[in-house]
Amino acid sequence: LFLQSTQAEKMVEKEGYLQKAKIADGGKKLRKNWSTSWIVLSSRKIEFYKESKQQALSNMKTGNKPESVDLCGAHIEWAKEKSSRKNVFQITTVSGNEFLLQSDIDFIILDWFHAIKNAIDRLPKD
Ligand code: I3P
Repeated sequence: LFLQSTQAEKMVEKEGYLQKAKIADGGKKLRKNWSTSWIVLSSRKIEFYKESKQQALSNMKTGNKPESVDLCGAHIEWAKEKSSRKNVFQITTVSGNEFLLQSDIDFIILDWFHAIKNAIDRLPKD
């Protein structure tokens, strides 16, 4: 049973490219800087890779770590007012990190929003 839940935690639920901007780190505001990120969602975390999936895979072998976001207790909400871009939502972590994610393609951003929201709702809040 333990083994099963460990494997479940590692299982990738969704991955793909989105535009990403980190706007706060530990509650401290950051200058907004949009860039393309390869995003990997598993049951309790999101990993952001700066590079293409291909590049990310080869970097993993050399021990290069992606930015990892703990979804336990995190919040997700649409954030129309935070950007001039369309289709932007925000993830806020317990540790006070804030990320905006965006895609011009409606169904892509909707799929991501619901996948991340479902993951958060399944997790304990603390
Ligand atoms: C920012 C950049 C961002 C923009 C942001 C600007 O300027 O143009 O793309 O966010 O707007 O401040 P800079 O590169 O000089 O930092 P959006 O694309 O999300 O609108 P903001 O300050 O209104 O967030």
